[in-house]
Amino acid sequence: MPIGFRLVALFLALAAFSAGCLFDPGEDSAAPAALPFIGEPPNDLLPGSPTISGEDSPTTITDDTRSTLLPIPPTTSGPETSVTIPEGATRNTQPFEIVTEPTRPQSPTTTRAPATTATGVPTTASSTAAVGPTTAAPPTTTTRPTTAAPTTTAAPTTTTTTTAAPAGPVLVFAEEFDSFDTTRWTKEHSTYGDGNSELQCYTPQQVSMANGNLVLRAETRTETCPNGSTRDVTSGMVRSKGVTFSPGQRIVYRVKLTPDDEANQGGLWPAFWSSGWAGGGWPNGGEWDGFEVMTARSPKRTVFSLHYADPFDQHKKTSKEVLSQTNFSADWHQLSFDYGLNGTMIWRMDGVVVQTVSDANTKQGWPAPFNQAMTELKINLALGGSPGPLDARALPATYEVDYVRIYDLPR
Ligand SMILES: [Ca+2]
Repeated sequence: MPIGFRLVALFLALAAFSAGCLFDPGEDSAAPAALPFIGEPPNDLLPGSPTISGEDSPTTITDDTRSTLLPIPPTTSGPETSVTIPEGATRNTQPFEIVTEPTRPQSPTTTRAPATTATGVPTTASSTAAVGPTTAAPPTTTTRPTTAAPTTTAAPTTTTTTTAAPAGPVLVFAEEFDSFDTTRWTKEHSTYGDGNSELQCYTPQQVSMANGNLVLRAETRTETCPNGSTRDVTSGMVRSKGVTFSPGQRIVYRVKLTPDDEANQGGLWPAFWSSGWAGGGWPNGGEWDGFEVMTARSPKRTVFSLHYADPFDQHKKTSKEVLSQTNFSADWHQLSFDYGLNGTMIWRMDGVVVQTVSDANTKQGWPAPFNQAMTELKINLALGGSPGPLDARALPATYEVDYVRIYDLPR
């Protein structure tokens, strides 16, 4: 072939080859034998994938649960749990699990209650009749503030609310702490807590009201308590009187620890609890810890516990610890506890179930003593003691309670 034709042919061949490359992308290109994640979203990892679980992951993903995992709310994270299970008990063998409330709506939302009365109550008129043990009926408002209806004569509009009340918790007791009701609460004046080597003298002046909240204030001040013991720090505590919290009821309370100073709050011990209602001393009489935070151990840890005696008169404790991502003091928290008729008990923090107990090997036979009404609620801000030393920089500190509400649960 003449050299000219050879050059033309070569040129044409090169052009054809280039065109083939342009219009036939990739099919025969040097692609890897297997592309990663093709057709699979990044979160659709296979069971056991090493990339999804880790130290920071609060949940271990298994094949059965990965499609139904719930988002972890910002206030809690597991699985920093410490569950002491009585012998023979079979529950709670898994790490801390976050479960959203399946049915019963958590009565009051976490939004701050209006300063006045029992708002957010699922039912209205019926709640007055079902008033609990105390005299002071919850200041329910059977009729809405219709009043200034500018028009029409048909005033008796009131009936709009009633009708068939939805099956749900019914408010039977409400303490909104708009004022200090001496018919319901007493201010402690003692060194209560000596058994835990606590440091404070509780004095009535450390209990006050502000902005619709009960305020327990702890500070450095020398006080001589009625028993003659002089303490360098003082704090506040209240006990309920005439208030009973019975099986078949739910108690809800909203609390705040202040200040939120992670470095300087060691030794604070706020709690909401009851004990001794069943008689026979401690722990036979029972102890319920609605919540407690021991900042000397961790300002991020909240503990939910029961104490009781086993058939051999030994102290037993069933406890769940929840480690949050932020200090407990970082925000207000709404906590609740369902005191089940059949011994099933459920703690919630900010609407999330954090602990459920449905059996224990108690001296009296489960669910006793947790089948009797608690007769005294205790709210206190202890200092130092068995959880750890008090950091002087933690004071002054306050523990505030926005409300305490008790509901009858549906049966
Ligand atoms: Ca309040």
